[in-house]
Formats: sequence, structure tokens, C-alpha cells
Amino acid sequence: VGVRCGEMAQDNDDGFYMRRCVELARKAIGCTSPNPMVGCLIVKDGKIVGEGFHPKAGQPHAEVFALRDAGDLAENATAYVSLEPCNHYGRTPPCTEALIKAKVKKVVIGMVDPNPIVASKGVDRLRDAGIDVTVGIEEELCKTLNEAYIHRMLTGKPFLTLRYSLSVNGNVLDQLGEGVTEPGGYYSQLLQEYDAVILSPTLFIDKFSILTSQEPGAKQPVRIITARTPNPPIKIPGLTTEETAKVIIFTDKEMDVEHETAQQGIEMVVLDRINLKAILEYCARQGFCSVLLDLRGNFGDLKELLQEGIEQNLLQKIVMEVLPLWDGSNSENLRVAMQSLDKRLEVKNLRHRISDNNVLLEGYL
Ligand code: AOF
Ligand code: ZN
Repeated sequence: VGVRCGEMAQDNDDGFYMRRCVELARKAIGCTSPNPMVGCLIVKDGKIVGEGFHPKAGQPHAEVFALRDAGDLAENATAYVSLEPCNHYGRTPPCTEALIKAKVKKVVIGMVDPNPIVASKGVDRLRDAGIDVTVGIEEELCKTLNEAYIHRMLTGKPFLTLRYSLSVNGNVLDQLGEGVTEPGGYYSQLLQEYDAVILSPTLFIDKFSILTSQEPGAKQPVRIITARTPNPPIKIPGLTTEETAKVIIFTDKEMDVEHETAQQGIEMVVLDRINLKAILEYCARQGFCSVLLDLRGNFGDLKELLQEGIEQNLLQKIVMEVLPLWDGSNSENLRVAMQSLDKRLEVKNLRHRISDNNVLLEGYL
């Protein structure tokens, strides 16, 4: 009301700039783990004079890039950051000190950093230095951006998402919707967001190329498969350079692996018993924040992993697509596995969208 076209209402400015920070942060999607994605803006007299995001663990934080971009204009400006600026020496020096040194007047923060070595100490340090600090702008958006990082910081465990496709008659399908594996398709985007993906070994061997995110410059997730003995030796197909990513095979006995190319790292982890908890613990030790359990192919061990996930409350999120198909064939096994559990779970914050010809549902457990 009363706002001319092209002009931003004063009350909405903080939200507007914070949404831009999140947009910047997302430029590094899939690349920052175990660090969070963070975006930062320097705003002076209603103009954006500096922008930055955290590109990768080990590299400078978002604030450093934005301050560099702003140069001397940072003095008396407002800094917007999607996550509380850090106040510790990690792989990089504290961002609070960089902001103080640059003489910013105000810092607007999306959310407090759940990392116990930061957790509000960044805010305290800035306030002690006489900087005006506001916390909690577009907080939900900032939290969703880093849901995996937050979960891992608070629990020490990776964030686990279950993905599957369903026919309109409620059958779990072996296939994906049309177009979803193409650039911009939800499946291609999903793969890029996760540090690791647990897959059916048959799918892995037969259709490796469709297990690859097609987003430009995407970092591919580590592929995890499980293989019990006695099994025929696992044959890893030849991979093109874009598909190259680490493969971890969880097994209950050392076994032979044949692979056509030796270019990618294949790691074998022998467990007493193949189970989801042990796989997730291993992933946590590798620094993975997020793991996708992808139900496709010959479900094999995935069935038991899923049952364990539901029974032991190891799942945080569900991503489900409904395909425009009535299909009574296949997946009987999995349907039984999914329906036989005597468990009732509420799915929270359900979101939906239509993507190509499919309905996508996302929610939290
Ligand atoms: C920020 N801005 O852009 C990011 C932050 O090892 P380091 O030095 O990269 O520190 C990692 C920790 O710093 C990470 O766990 C999180 O608490 C914080 N990340 N903080 O002020 C950023 N990426
Ligand atoms: Zn920092």
C-alpha cells in the first residue's frame, strides 16, 4: 500500500535483503559440506554495495567475500548474513572481527549458528563492539536452507531423507517421472543437494548415468551401495568424467570388486551386519551432513534399511513423487515392507509442487 512500482516498502527491506542472501548462499549448493551455505550482503543508503557467499569448506566465509566486494563502502553500512557470523578461528579467521574492522554500523542475521563453538557468541561479540544487531529475519527460510547442517550440528548424525515414486493407486514404483533427471528436474537437483545417496546395487550397475545430477557444475554425491555375501562380484561400470564420484560399498564380508576404470575411489567397508545405523555413523565420521535413501531398482537390502529407518526414527524427511500412472505391477516386496510396520508417524510441514507431469510432496518426520 502506498508503495510505487519498483520501490521497496521500508518494512520489507530486511526480508528482501535476507532472501537475496539465501539466493547467494544457494550458489554453492552441494559444495560446502560439512560447512553450511551462507550468503552475505553489504547495503548502504538502500543500495547493495557488496555480495558474497561461502563457496566451500576451507575457503573464506560469505562475509569476507562481501566485505572485499564492498571495499571502503562497508564503513557505516549494514551487513546482512543468513547465518550468525562466526567468532572463532576454524579453517578461517572470525568473521565478527572482519565486520568490526570494516566498521559496519549494523548486522542483520537470519539465524543463530547451532555450532556450539559459535552459538550466540558471534552476536555477543558484535554487540560488545557497539554494532547494532538484529537476529531472526526470514529465519524459517534460513533454517530450511541449512536443514542438514543444523541437524548434524545438533545430533551428530547426518540428515536422512527418503525418496520414492508412487503410482496413483499407491504402489511404490521402480521408475522416476518424465524429465525429472534432466537439468532443472527435481531429481537432478536433489542429487546435487546430498553428500551421499544410498542406492540399490542393481540400479547402480545397470543405469549409472541416471544417478548423476545434471545441474551445471554439480558436485556428485558419494554413491553408497550395500552388498551381502555370497553375491556375484560387483561390477562397477566405466564412468565418464562427469559421473566420477566416490563409491562406498558396505558389505558383511570382503569381496571382489571388478571395475572397468580405476579412475574413481571405491571404498569397501566391512560391517558385522549391514544396518542403517552403522552406515549413518560411518557417514557422520566422513563429515557428511546429508544422506538420501533412494528407493529404486531391485530393492534388495534397501527394504531392511528402510524398515530400520522407520522403526528406529532415523529418517528426517520424505520426498515423494506421484506419477500419472495406475500400476499394479512390481514393488510388491517394498509395498509390504512399507505397510507392515506398526508405526504411525506424523508428516510435518508438508509442501507440494507440480513438476512436469508429477506431483511432488515433501515433509518432515
Ligand atoms: C560464517 N560465515 O560463511 C560460514 C560460517 O572451518 P571454518 O573456519 O570454515 O569454520 C566452519 C564453521 O564456521 C562452521 O561449522 C560454521 O559454524 C561456521 N560457518 N560462518 O560466519 C560463513 N560458512
Ligand atoms: Zn565466519
